[in-house]
Amino acid sequence: MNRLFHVPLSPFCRKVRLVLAEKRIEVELVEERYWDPSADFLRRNPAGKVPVLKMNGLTLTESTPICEYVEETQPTPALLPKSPEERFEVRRIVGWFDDKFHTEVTSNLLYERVNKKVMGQGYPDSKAIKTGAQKIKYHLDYMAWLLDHRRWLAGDHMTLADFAAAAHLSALDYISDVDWNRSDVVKDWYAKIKSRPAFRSLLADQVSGFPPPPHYSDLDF
Ligand SMILES: N[C@@H](CCC(=O)N[C@@H](CS)C(=O)NCC(=O)O)C(=O)O
Repeated sequence: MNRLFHVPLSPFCRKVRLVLAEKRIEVELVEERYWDPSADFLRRNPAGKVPVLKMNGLTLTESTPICEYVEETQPTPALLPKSPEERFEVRRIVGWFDDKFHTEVTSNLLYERVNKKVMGQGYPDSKAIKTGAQKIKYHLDYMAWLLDHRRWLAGDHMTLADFAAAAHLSALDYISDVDWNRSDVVKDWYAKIKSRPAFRSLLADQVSGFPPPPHYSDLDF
């Protein structure tokens, strides 16, 4: 049985979960408290990070290489396009979310509000939260601009880029930090991806001490 060591609201783990589910690859989810790492966990990943995927006798780390490995070993349904130019665009957008969006938004909002409490690292920093709340606006506007030009974020087909973005936004939606009224195209895009069967497991997540708002799992939010 494949096994994914994860934490429920980690955007990197969510991206891997979405890719595995979209490809109908079954996986056992094991929660890993990476802030209190066991020797076993550090043996699996000396970097001390989640996600870690055990699959095909391998121990795989780093979410994007994991997703690309899964894509190469199970190419259907395809989450990377055929041409190098289209693949470049997917990878650029995955990088945008996992680097820029993560630093400017996810870290300032999710990690301040949830991770600090769960890890016993004190209270949220209101300045960081203000920065994250400000920065998410132009990211949503950038997504709206992309979606005004294409059906999905990286082109006319759903790709890994959409799952990378949805992984971050869904984790932020869990704590009501996404203003879905800012852009109709972004809301429509999220409604489309949220209604995929691959999303079900994410919508069922529950983090102790942080109940999700009712709209989080509502497909008609
Ligand atoms: N580049 C890594 C980032 C993974 C990552 O930072 N995961 C966080 C949880 S969201 C983590 O495990 N942090 C622990 C640490 O940095 O020590 C990936 O894409 O998998």
